[in-house]
Amino acid sequence: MSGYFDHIDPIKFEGKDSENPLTFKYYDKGKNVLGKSMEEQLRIAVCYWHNFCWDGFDVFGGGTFNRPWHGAVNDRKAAEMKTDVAFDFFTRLGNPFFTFHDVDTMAASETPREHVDNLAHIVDYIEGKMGSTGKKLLWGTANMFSHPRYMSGASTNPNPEVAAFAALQVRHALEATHRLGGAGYVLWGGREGYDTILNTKVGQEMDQLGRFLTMTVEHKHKIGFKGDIWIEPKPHEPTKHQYDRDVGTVYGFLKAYGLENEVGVNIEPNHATLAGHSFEHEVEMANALGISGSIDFNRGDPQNGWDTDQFPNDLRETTLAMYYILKGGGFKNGGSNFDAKVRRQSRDVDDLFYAHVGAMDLLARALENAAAMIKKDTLGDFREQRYAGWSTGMGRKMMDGKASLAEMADYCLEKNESPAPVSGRQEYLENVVTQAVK
Ligand code: XUL
Ligand code: CO
Repeated sequence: MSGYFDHIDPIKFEGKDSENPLTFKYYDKGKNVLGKSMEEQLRIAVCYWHNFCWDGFDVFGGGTFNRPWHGAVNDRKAAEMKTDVAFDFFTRLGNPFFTFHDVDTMAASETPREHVDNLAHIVDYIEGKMGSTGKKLLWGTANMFSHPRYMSGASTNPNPEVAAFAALQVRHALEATHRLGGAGYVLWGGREGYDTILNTKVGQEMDQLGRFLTMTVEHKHKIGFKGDIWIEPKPHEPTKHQYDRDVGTVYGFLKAYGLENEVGVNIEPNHATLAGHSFEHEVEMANALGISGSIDFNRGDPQNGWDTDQFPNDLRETTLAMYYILKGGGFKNGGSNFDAKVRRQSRDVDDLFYAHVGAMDLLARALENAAAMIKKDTLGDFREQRYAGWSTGMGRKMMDGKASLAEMADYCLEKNESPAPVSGRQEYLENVVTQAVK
């Protein structure tokens, strides 16, 4: 135990009438939902970066948290202390998984040699902690956006020497993820885009990104990593434009480089809204394209146009997203990572617990709502009926590739009827959702 959370008892399920703010009202990990325990359905992960790395700074001011485990360059003792703190937190909260960027966990490093050695040191230490606590790795990643060397991109950098540093980071983060039994590996291209198109060779940069991703996939197979690789779409911030804009754009990119069967997506609601989409749109788009992977749960602020990474609290939105996740077959290797941070004024370690307890309860509630929607699938039945015409007659013929444009035109002319418009029943269906949100 780390000594920082001694005043917090392990969080227990007490049910919805409990008055104790540090208990679960809905997250009852063993409860059966659609044939699996809630814990297995949700696969909840706590992230390293917002909880144990960020010190509360924003663009106008410095840190407000004063966490004692933030260390200087090559300070391995501080990195170990951070690991103790993180695993103490996971143990008291009761989440099964965690996620990390390489630099979140290890002693800060400058040279490639320091990077590799400091990472290897902390991976050993983390492996020990995982063994003694039973906590598992949902996914790992490499941070190729914070260090100034990446100001003009990682694999899309105009300088291949920077791309080589990125290769070093991805190689070792992927190998660390493999060694720690991670279910997936994420690539978020924070700086894989441009600040101005005036100094950018867009086609060249996308080819660099495509080639780098192919090399990453090849390395995954070479080392025998059986987990998934996921790209995390985001339209902009920090750059003006990011190549991995949204799920649809990522799919087009994967197709262009022949990677659509190798790589999926890690969807984040606040990134979806920045791209002008709803959360459920991105989830269902990934289902439709066959690239569903994992979720970085959070929320934005409707009045602010940036990635505020707040903890999710919208039950209707989360229920709908969960409905589409379940409709897509539920999580396989993926899970529910909270890519969310407490506000800068929430400076007590207790606030980290309040935030996660509330978000885990929200997901549990949304899961139960969505499971009830799936069992009595009014939306699904409605959709089936709406498209029923496509499984017979001319509709079927067209979809089987057995009708030409001229044949279809002649069919229409022969019938000589204008098809009657049919209601889409939007308000009725919205009422079905309102009734399901409990
Ligand atoms: C940034 C973001 C990242 C990725 C991992 O907006 O979401 O934290 O999830 O690099
Ligand atoms: Co994220």
